[in-house]
Amino acid sequence: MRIFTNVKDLGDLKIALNEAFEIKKDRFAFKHLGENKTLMLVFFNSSLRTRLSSQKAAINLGMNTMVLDINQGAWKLETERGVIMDGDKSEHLLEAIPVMGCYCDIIGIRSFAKFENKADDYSEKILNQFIINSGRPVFSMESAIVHPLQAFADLITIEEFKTKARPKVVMTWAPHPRALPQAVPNSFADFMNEADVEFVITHPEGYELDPQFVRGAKIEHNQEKAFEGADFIYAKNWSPFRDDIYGQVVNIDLSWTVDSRKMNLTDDAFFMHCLPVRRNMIVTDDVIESPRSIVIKEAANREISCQVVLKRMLRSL
Ligand code: AN0
Ligand code: CP
Repeated sequence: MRIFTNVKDLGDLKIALNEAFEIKKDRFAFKHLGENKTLMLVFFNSSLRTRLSSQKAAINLGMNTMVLDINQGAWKLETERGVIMDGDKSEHLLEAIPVMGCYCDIIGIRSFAKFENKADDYSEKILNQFIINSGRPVFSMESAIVHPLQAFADLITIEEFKTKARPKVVMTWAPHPRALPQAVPNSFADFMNEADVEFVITHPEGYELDPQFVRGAKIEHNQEKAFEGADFIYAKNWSPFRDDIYGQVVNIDLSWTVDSRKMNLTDDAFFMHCLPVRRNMIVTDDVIESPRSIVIKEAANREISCQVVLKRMLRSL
């Protein structure tokens, strides 16, 4: 594996899941693979889980890790070609990326959507520059429009907790005070559409996601109807994809918050969220603290999803 941005990069999902469970049973079994190999994690945005779980996955595989926070201690980077660099940016990404590539074997990138230009975001401008110019295998640690390590961890979690061959998985929009990317819901839809689940998305009007990720998923605008009979509730806020309101906050309607009354409409569903989560905006205290909340198990599986990806990338070196 040289690139990890979407579900297709994993190939057969059953094989990928088996690999994940094999790693989970003995996470140090492949420690020899990473000997003398270096992982570089580049963060343009904040992170708790991705930062720690990726480092832990690398440690499990015997790798060394270097972490660069672009906004803390690195030079400010220009990303556009042709710009006269007379402002506050001291270095261009076009030099910085191949330099970073010199010091490592595999690179992970966190670079959120900027919401300045939809076409730039949806062309994964920053991530693709790393893919093209670093000379290294590259994986997304949430880039502009995808968060595949999260979605893969979510799939592993659903596989562990499901009690039916084909569970009903409902991804619901929920309110948030700031504009958040579409990366998490895009990748979750990307993975659920390939998994053996009944997948339903519920959101207010205006919050339609990119059809390339939604594909054949069922859309139900009535949240309570969507929740009926659900086995998993996957809550997430995202900002609109639609051109005229792209990346804006147009709705913070708290009637969309996931609460216990709505959870009672489900088939005793598990509650999922990628975290970080704003309590009593996205989900009430009692739901996230309930025994059916599996948000911590989900976060724990981030180590496993990353380890599958790193293991495959190490084998491709
Ligand atoms: C980010 C998002 O919604 O994409 C990261 C989630 C993993 N969340 C925030 O910025 C709060
Ligand atoms: N879920 C997730 O990616 O969390 P972080 O933003 O803390 O890495």
